[in-house]
Amino acid sequence: MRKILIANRGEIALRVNRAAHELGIATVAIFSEADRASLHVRSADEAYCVGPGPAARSYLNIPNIVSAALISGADAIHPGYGFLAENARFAEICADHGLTFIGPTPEAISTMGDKARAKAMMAAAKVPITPGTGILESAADAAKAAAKIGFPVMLKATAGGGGKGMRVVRAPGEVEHAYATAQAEAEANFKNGALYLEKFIEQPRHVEVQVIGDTFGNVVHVGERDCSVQKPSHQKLIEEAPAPALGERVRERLHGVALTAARAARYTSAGTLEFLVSGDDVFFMEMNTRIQVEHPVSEMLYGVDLVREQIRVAAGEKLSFSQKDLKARGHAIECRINAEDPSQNFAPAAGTMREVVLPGGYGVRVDSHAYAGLAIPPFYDSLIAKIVAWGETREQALKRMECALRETYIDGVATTAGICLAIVRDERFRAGGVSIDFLNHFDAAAAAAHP
Ligand code: MV4
Repeated sequence: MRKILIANRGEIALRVNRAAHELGIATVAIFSEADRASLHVRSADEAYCVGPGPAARSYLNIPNIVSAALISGADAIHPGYGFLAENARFAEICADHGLTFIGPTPEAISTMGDKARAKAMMAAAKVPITPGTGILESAADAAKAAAKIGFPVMLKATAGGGGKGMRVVRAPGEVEHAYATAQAEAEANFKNGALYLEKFIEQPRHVEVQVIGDTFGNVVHVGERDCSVQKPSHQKLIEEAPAPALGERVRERLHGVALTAARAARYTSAGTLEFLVSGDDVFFMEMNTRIQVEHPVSEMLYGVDLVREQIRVAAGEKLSFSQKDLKARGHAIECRINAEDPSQNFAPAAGTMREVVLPGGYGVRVDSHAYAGLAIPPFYDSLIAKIVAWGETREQALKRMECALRETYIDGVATTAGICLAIVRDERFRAGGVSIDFLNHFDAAAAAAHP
């Protein structure tokens, strides 16, 4: 592999660029007209404009992206996260044009993209799943299944993930309306209205396991991450590893189950298995077939470079480590600094960053494309920096994060730095083991003001 086209923008484009350059591989950036001044354009060896600001016409424009790859002589494409990262058809088109897709196979992407199918595959592999159904035929079908499973239940879109087309149903009288609205939402968002149903798990934690596999059948886990601190939109705000308040036996079971799941899927790249954890019970939820935003948490904990490894296995090399080489050390936590206003329900804040001061020091990692004078286009997600703090203990990692957030200063747009600081200082958060509704009960408005 000599040249990689990076089909993404922002911090993850920089992240991939670094891994490629460290491996001695040349890079090609793509950018939209709204991203001409972006750092990822400057850091790559060459760059091509692939269309106007709206993502559908640039970062999702497959013909333009593949053309840029062919014209530049790239032999591989890294999709990052979001955009085309979990588009099986894109992975196929890359292969058809002799381009190595740096990610899993189209088959793995499409199986895991269909949540009901993924659940069925996991059930067959004896991975614990939430009690539930396959694809439902009708609202009446849903009502019958709900009565059997017992309320509360949750309707989910099989093409969904991340919360869209999802409804909690607490009583028989609510089934029909919930079914109709979830189906319409799924149809509108995914052009696929198919729903399934499962037992609703009350106040669980979101714990996910990082895995990576190669094309020789080797699969390892790189530990778990607790991502229970999420916004109402299901976007994660804070992630940490190891998951706090998880018994050693549950942790080991989770790791074992994740390996079983990844092997059942014959998985060949970096991926994440998401679980709901309730007491000592773990339930497989879905698999993300991409490198995730929060991957640096695991990199800090285990001392591995997951993007480098992704590139190596896509080039047909063996994983450079085995399970016994991987030892977690200490504790790592990530805060996402988004250009959005926590006091306005996390509404995106477009604008120009006038001043940008990012933290540093021992045990602090910052992945960011931000600089003073950079305008934040309204077209894309609002992540401007990921701050990751490592410590020998959770206590030390939290203290280091607190110091890092106090150093952080972004002027010109509202950010989540203030609320992240309030959370890492919060007594209940510091106690560890908060559930997924933690942020619903957190006074975002009061916490938003940056000290
Ligand atoms: C659930 C659940 C409770 N029980 N499934 C949210 C996004 C999607 N990936 C699945 N989600 C959930 N599925 C059952 N059977 C609760 C959620 C959920 C959630 C999960 C993880 C993190 C934050 C969440 C916030 C609300 C609901």
